[in-house]
Amino acid sequence: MKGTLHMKPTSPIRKEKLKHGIFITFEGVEGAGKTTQVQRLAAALGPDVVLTREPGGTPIAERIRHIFLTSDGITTMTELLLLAAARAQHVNELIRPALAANKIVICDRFIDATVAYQGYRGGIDLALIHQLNRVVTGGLTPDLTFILDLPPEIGLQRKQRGETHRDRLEREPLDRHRKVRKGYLSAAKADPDRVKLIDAAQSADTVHTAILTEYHKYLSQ
Ligand code: Z5A
Repeated sequence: MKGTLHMKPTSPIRKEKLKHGIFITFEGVEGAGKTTQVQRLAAALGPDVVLTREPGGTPIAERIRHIFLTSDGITTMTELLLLAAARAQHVNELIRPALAANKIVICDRFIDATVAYQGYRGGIDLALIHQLNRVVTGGLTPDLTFILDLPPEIGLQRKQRGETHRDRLEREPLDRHRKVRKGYLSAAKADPDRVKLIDAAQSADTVHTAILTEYHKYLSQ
């Protein structure tokens, strides 16, 4: 796949896009294959890529991630505020400078995760989430988002196959995971230009090909 995409840098369209960097995010329920696909896309796109994740991506934001993932009894509002703090640090310290340096930033989860998890799953007002996101990102939104869509029970099975430890969110009832999926499906419907829904029940190779196809479509717009 590497070779295929390396044909692109000479394209005037791609050069134009790279003047501003490209911000790509991956989303989906647990075990949907985000980490797998983020790594495959990064390998295909080559040295211009900066790979990162949320919550996390910088030393301070990674410390917040640890609190977020390990604190049993945390309220959804506290989750939201921790995520917002981590995002403010991440956007300012890593994402914006990388985009200014014309990099392709690929981020494993971003603002759509907050809508899906803290909004649809957690019941926090969506308008508040959007407003907070605007404040902490300074209005930065991804150029392209891939939602890897999968029934949550399949994602959880995939994860549990290789793991003995289940984190706080993975242990939640299936109903909460279904709400997350519903949130992601709504995001895809609301913003089809930015958000591309990918059937993540397919093989990892097929999913990767679908992602590359959408990426090329984006470049040629
Ligand atoms: N969170 C939030 O609540 N609000 C927010 O705003 C943000 C985040 C930003 C981060 O956890 C948690 O933070 C997350 C939401 C919350 N909830 N949890 N838990 P994380 O980063 O540690 O975990 P994750 O984001 O859910 O990723 P994951 O669980 O590691 O799954 P994944 O990255 O989507 O999947 P994977 O690791 O690539 O694959 C899982 C397994 O499936 C693995 O064995 C693969 O080999 C296999 N796999 C991958 N693709 C396939 C296909 N196509 N077929 C079959 N098997 C596959």
